[in-house]
Amino acid sequence: YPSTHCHLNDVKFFARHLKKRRHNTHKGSYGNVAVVGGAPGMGGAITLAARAALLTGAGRVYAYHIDVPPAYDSTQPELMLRRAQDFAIEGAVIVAGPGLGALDDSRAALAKSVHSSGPLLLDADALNLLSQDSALQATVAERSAPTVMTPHPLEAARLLGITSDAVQRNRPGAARDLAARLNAIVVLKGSGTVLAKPDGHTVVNTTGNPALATAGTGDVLAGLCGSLLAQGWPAWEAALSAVWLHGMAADVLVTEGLGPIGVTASELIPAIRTALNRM
Ligand code: NPW
Ligand code: AMP
Ligand code: MG
Repeated sequence: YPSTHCHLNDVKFFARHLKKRRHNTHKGSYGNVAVVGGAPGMGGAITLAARAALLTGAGRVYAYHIDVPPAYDSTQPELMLRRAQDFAIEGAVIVAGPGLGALDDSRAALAKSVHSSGPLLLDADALNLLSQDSALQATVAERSAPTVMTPHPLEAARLLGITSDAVQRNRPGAARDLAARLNAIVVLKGSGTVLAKPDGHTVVNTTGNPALATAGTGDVLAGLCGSLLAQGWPAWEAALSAVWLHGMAADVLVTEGLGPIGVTASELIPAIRTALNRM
C-alpha cells in the first residue's frame, strides 16, 4: 500500500466528530435524509437504508420508492414513504441506489438525484446505472456539493470497465482511480474497506468481519452514512465514521455471540445505534 495508508483503530478519531444533542434543538436540527430506491422485489433495500438513517439520528427520513410504496412501514412508522415519481425534495441529503433497479423511473430518479444541490450518496444500482451513462458521470464529477460512493468490488469494476478480480488485486488503486475520475469520496467495500478522496488520499478500515457478508448490510451502510451527512458531518469524516461504526457494530454482535453466522442487516441497525451512543 502507498504511504498514505493508515489504520482506523482509534475511537477518539471518530468521537471528536460527534456533536452532542443539545437541549435547545429539534428534529430540524438533525437534517433530512431522502432515500431513493425500492424497485419491485427490492423494497427491503430501501427500507433498511431508511431505518438505518432514522436509528442513527437523522431528524426526518423519507423513502422514495420506485415501486408503489406501502402506506407506512409498520415496524418503523416514523419513516415517510413516497413515490419516486414525486421526488422533488431539496434540503435533504440524498441516498440513491438501494434496490433502485434499472427501470425508466429508476434512471429518472437517479438523474434528479445527481442534479440536486446537496450532499449525495450513490450506492448499489445508482452506481450500476451510472456506469452505463458517461454524460451523467460527467455531471457527477462537476457537482459542487460532496458526493460519496459506496461500491462493492463488482460495482467498482462496472464503473471502471474492468473485472472485479482486477479491482481486488489493487483495491487502493481502484478506489483512488474512481475517486479521481468522478470527483467523489469512494468507499470500496469488502474485507478491509478502502476509502479514497479525489486527491488520492486513501485509508483502510480495520473494523468489521464476515458477519457482514449477508444481504442488506451495504444498504444499512448507505443509510448510516447519509444520516451522518444530514447531521452536518463533513463528507470525509462521515464516510470514515460510517464505515468504522458499521464494522464495529458487527464486531460487537460477534462478541455477544450473535454472529458471525446468521447476523441480519436488520439486527445490525440497533447495534450501530448502540455503538454510536457509546462513543
Ligand atoms: P461474485 O459472486 O464473487 O462473482 P450485484 P447486489 C460481487 C439490492 N439488494 N468481494 C459478487 O460477485 C441492492 O441494493 C436488495 C468480492 C456478488 O455476487 C442492489 O440494488 C436487497 N466480490 C441490488 O439488490 C438485499 C463481491 O458482487 C456480486 C463483494 C443488487 O445488488 C440485497 C453482487 O453484485 C441487496 O442489497 C466482495 N466484498 N461484494 C433487499 N432485501 O431488497 C459483492 N461482490 O450483482 O450488483 O448484486 O449487490 O445484490
Ligand atoms: P453490499 O455488498 O453492498 O451489501 O455491502 C456489504 C457490506 O458488508 C459492506 O460494508 C462490506 O464492506 C461488508 N462486508 C462484506 N463482507 C465482509 C467481510 N468478509 N469482512 C468485513 N466486511 C464485510
Ligand atoms: Mg449493496
